[in-house]
Amino acid sequence: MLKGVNLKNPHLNKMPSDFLYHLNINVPNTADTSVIQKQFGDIVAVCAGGTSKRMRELAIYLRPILGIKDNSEPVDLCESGQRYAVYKVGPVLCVSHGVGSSTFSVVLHELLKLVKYAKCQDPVFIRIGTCGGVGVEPGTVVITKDAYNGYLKNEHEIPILGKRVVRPASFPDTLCQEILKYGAKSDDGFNTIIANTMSTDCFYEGQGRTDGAVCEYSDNEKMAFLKECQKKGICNIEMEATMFASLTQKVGVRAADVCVTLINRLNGDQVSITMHEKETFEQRPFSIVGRYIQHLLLN
Ligand code: R2B
Ligand code: URA
Repeated sequence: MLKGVNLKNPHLNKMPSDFLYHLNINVPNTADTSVIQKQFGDIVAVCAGGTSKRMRELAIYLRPILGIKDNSEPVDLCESGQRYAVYKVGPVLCVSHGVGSSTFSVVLHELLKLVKYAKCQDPVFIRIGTCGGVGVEPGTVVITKDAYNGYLKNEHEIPILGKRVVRPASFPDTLCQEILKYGAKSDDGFNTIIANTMSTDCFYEGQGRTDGAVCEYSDNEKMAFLKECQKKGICNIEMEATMFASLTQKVGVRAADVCVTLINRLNGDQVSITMHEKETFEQRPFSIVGRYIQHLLLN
């Protein structure tokens, strides 16, 4: 049975109005959200990715998949907010989130409130991203099961009111399996796997790179760390999964992280693929998620 989104914040019930500041969306009357419902109430999937360019491309990519005949330029609904781009294509939102958990968490809080006010039924949130691979061929698509932080713990850690708050950070297994089953095809020409992901706040030292502005460990120490990752079933490294898993898990919203690897970190640190190769790789999660959304809409 479909269900609405129940957030875990009793204060929201006492707010007569709400302003989704970074989206620049006003909810003037939280007791009557009919205008928001009309605009966003049909949403079944919210796709998020790092850049506005990629999310615009995703919106265009999804049109034929969703049976939408439209050649016009996609409209960024939140351009006036000047932070995040939001495109709506049929019942799917394509939203940019920037680099890292801190920028993603800002828009994620606001998107979760948006789908609550819009009374969306059981929307699924999917991050479509890039990542570094650990022991897998570049171009492999990884669907995250358990998200590990930079301490190699399967949890998300965040300071709240001056205290260390630790929350679980896993994605629902059934959704991972469904995305693999309905999204991946044996003749895709690349592998799609379900695996664990390490998510860090730092692209360089946090991911064990030796090519940042600062590095105080040896190549051997770095390789030992990457091997430690592999022992935990970690096949990719990115910068949002623990926050994304923990926040969506907390509010009971189904979510998935589907990322393509740009590099095998066991072979080096520099992301040196050409922009053309990167764009080709970035299409891969589009096709996996596109097919999954097609399945979602048929059922
Ligand atoms: C992957 O790629 C970005 C850093 O280059 C970051 O958003 C991530 O998770
Ligand atoms: N994104 C990351 O966070 N790490 C990589 O190595 C590549 C992309």
